[in-house]
Amino acid sequence: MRGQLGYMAALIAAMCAVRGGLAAYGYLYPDQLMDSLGASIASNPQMPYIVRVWAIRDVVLALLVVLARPQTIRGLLIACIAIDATDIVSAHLAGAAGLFDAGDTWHLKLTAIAALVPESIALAILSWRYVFHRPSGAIYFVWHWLSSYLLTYWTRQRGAWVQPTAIPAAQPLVLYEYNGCPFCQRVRAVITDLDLDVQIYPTPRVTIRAYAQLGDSRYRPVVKEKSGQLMFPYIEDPNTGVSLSDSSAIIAYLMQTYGGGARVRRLSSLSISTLMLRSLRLSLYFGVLRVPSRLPPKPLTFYGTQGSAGAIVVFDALTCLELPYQWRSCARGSRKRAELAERFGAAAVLGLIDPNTGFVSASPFAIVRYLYATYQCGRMADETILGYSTDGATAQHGTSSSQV
Ligand SMILES: N[C@@H](CCC(=O)N[C@@H](CS)C(=O)NCC(=O)O)C(=O)O
Repeated sequence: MRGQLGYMAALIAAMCAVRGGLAAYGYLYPDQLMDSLGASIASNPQMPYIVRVWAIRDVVLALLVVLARPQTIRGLLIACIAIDATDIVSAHLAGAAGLFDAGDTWHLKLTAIAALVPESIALAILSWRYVFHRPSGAIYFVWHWLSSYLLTYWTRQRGAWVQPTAIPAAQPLVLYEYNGCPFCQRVRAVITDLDLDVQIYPTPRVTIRAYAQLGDSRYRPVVKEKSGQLMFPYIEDPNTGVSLSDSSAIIAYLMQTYGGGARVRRLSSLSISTLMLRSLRLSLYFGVLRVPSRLPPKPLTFYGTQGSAGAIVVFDALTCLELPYQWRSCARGSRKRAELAERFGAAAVLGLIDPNTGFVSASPFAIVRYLYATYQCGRMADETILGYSTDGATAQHGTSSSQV
């Protein structure tokens, strides 16, 4: 938060310096300002009056922004952006009408752009939470959908086709993980490839500011108890009694046990997926940070594949809300496809069933809205990606090695 305030203060100071400074100069010395902008005083004798009328408006606006309370600053920034955008249009029209030569027209435009840029960045930072911490908002969905799509396809963590040699497991496996973690995503992609069913216990972070924190997490204490550490993913296989903590070890084990001789594909470059997670999936509510929730009496069931952008939107909501669910992966070629079509319709590629309320849906957006409306019971944490830290990470976490 401190870092964020620093950015904001710098941006607002830059914007006010441009806007307020130029306007104050114009109010005090309108003739000189006109001269520097290439406007002739001889042919515009009333112009200094107009300059002063304009200048005082901007001086007052700059002062209002500097003195504003956090609640009102967004509205003022929107007003500043609207004014500067129209200033650019006015300069363009004046240039096109021959009132200024090309150089002076650009000079006019650039002074407005110099204020517009820091204003827009400041507004974007302020609106961050509003846009990205509302999992039912349209911008959230569009951004989330696009970034999930790019993440899964560009990093080759496809998890979209079942390995023909895959051997079914007698009982579902148990996985503690969070979908915003690239190591967990590698494992989830292999689970999809092998068409396994898994009982998922989401273990999202309780804070972005440090690794391996327990906080009020619902399932992290269970993993600490079982494995002695807080490193995810963590898997248990009731069919063999095996439990493992490292994504590479888990993948090797799954392929060996359920791959039917298939070779481990090179799934993804962790460095690319981590970079994309950090740069594209900017919201912490894309499967990273916990949101207080009520525990459903019965676990939910979700049909979906790791390689589907729509399914990832749902995985991330289930993760953040720490809702345990039975994941029935159903990539192309899955023996569960017929069941999926029967329960959700022939066109369905995913579907959620909540036995607690009878809710059934194949629409990712409807599902995410439903989950937050039904189970969220407290405020989202007041954190943003700017507070990200690897404090508490160990070599085993991979962040200090060449893997990430
Ligand atoms: N080498 C491990 C690294 C796993 C890892 O670093 N997981 C991170 C999540 S991306 C973690 O457990 N972080 C601790 C936390 O979330 O508090 C693996 O491949 O599984």
